Amino acid sequence: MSSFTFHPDASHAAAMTVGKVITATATTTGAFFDTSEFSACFTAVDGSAGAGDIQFTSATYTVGEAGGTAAITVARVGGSNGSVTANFSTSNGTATAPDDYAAVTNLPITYADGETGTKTVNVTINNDSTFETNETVNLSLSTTQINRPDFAPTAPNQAVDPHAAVLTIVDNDPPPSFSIDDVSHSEGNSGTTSYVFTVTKTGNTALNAQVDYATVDGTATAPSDYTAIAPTTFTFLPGETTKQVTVLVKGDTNVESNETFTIHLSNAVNATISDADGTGPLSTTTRPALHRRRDP
Ligand SMILES: [Ca+2]
Ligand SMILES: [Ca+2]
Ligand SMILES: [Ca+2]
Ligand SMILES: [Ca+2]
Repeated sequence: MSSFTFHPDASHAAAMTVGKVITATATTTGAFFDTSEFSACFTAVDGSAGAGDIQFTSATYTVGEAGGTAAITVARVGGSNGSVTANFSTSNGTATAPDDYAAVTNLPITYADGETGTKTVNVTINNDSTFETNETVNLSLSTTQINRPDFAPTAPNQAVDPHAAVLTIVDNDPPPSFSIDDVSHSEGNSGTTSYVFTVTKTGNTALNAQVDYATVDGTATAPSDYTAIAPTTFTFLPGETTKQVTVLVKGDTNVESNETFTIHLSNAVNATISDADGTGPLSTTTRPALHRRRDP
C-alpha cells in the first residue's frame, strides 16, 4: 500500500489537538463507493517537537570519594511527545568496580508522555582507605527508545544517538609514609659487620611510591668507620611495605667512644616521610674490657 500525507484544512486542523484520535478510511470513487478500514487508529501527537531523547546534562560529573553517591542528572531534550526510555550504564575508566564504585548496567530511565525536566541516577561510591589518583567512571545512555502506541512492536523505534559522560571520583585518602628504624649493635673487632636498616611504608596505596636514601656522617665517618652509600632510590610497588638497607661497618680494636652515622630518607614521591633518619651507633659492647685494661 502506498503512503500519503494528510493535510487538514483550517476547520479540521482545529480539531487536531494532541491526544485526539485519528482514523482513516479509503473509499473508491466508483459507483459502489467501496470503503476499506486502514490500520489501527493512533493518537494525534505533537509532531513539531517530536519525542526528543534523553541526554546527560553535563559531559563531566565530579564526586568526592566520601560522597556516598554521585548524583547524575539527565534531561529530556528536543520534545516530549510520547513515552521514552534510555538505559543508563557505567563502565570502568581508571576507577574499577566494585572497589571504587558499584557498577550499574542498563538501568532504564523513563519519561511519560508529555513529561520533561531532569531526572537523577545515583551511582554508589566506595569510600576506601587507599591513596590513589582521582579516577574516572564512564557513563553511557543508550539510544532512546520511543514507546508510542502507534509504533508497532516490529517497527523500528526512532533511533537517536547514544550519549556519554565521565564521572571523576576525587580521592580523599592521605599518601603512605616512610620511616626507617635505628640499628645498634657491636661493630666487631675486625672485618665488617652488616648494619641492616629497614625502611617501612605505612598506609594503603594504589600507586608506586619512591624514596631516596643515603648515608650521612655523624661522629662516625666514611670510609674509615663504614662504607658510605651514595643517594639511591627505592621504588615500592603498591603492595610492598618494607625494604632493607645494609651498611658495612668496619670493626677495629681502637679505643673510641660510641660513634654514629645516619641513613637519611628524602625526596618521597607519592608518599610522605614520618621518620627520615635511621641512626647507627657503633656500639662498642666488646670494648669495656679492653678499655679498662688499657686505661689506668
Ligand atoms: Ca581505585
Ligand atoms: Ca577508590
Ligand atoms: Ca577514602
Ligand atoms: Ca581512596
